[in-house]
Amino acid sequence: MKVAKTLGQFIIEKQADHPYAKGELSRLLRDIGIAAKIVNREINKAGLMDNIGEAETMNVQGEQQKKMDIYANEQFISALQSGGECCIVISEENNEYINIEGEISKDAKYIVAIDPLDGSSNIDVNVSVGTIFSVYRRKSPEGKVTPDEILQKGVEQVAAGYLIYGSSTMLVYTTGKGVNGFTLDPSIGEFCLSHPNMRIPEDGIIYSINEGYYTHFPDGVKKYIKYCQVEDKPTSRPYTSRYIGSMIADMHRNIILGGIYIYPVTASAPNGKLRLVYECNPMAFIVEQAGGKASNGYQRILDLEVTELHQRTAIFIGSKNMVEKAEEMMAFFSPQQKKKTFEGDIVIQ
Ligand code: AHM
Ligand code: MG
Repeated sequence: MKVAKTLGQFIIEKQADHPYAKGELSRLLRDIGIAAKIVNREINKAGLMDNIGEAETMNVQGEQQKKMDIYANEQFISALQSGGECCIVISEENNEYINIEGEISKDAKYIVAIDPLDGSSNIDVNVSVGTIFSVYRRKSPEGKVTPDEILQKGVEQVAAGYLIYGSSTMLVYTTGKGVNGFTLDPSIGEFCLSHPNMRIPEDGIIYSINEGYYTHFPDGVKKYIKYCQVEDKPTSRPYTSRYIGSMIADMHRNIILGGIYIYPVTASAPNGKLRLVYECNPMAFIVEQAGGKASNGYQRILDLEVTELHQRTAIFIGSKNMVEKAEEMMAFFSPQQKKKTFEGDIVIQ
């Protein structure tokens, strides 16, 4: 019988690929894995314990926090703090960045951005939720952390990953050398390599967007949706529409099957809803590493300037050819600056 490789074994093996690595990043990933197991255990008991529903607090963006948002946030911060490899945590749930430097982490090189529980409004109804994380290296070896170290562009990430607490629990991550997925085997309490070298198909047949906001979408997005719905055998259209409303679940499916996830600007979210630092940059890094693309409709997500911690952006992410087609529609029907020539080969009906 083939014995599965655990996350711990895989991390150690991969560390040997980088002869100068001292193991700090490996330990940091291990710490995230440990916190994830604790959060997973609690999520599995949703409904049994008093852990579902709203907390009495709001987050910095004025959104009602769920009890599990707070619990997950505490678990990840505490694991990173006791692990000693991270000096700053930037969390979607906290107003400001958190300095966790202490005796154990006084020379810590890494900054971690985290969305502890993405899609948490789904937890009360037993729909998959996720955790998203992103790792940056400090630019200066020591001293006080400066704003430009905290507001790094997505392209500067050294690692990113997500957890999906679904029908099984998975951890998927990249350190810039491809993407690997691990499934939690509850009988041994270990993440085991189940999806080595994940690749997103260049073409897909799934589009994921909250069409309830259709009338508020930019014309480029409306035209792209119509493009997806048009009958065209050679390109396997009409595509299938799938929207769970839990970004990690939608994107995980699209990475495996091929597809595009779009959260554009809308009337109620004029800069987009999703956060650049906690959601879009890490997912863009992962999807690019799997062979896909991520854009704000005009520009690569990973190249966007980060000016504030809780900055939002529109996102078009997934299979390369689908994202490029959507970008083409945006450039032609919702030009950002100057109008570009539409080079599409399709007729919008
Ligand atoms: P959250 O970070 O507050 O949970 O919000 C992010 C979530 C995504 O997981 C999901 O895709 C999106 O919000 C759904 O938003 P909407 O209900 O507007 O479609
Ligand atoms: Mg989120």
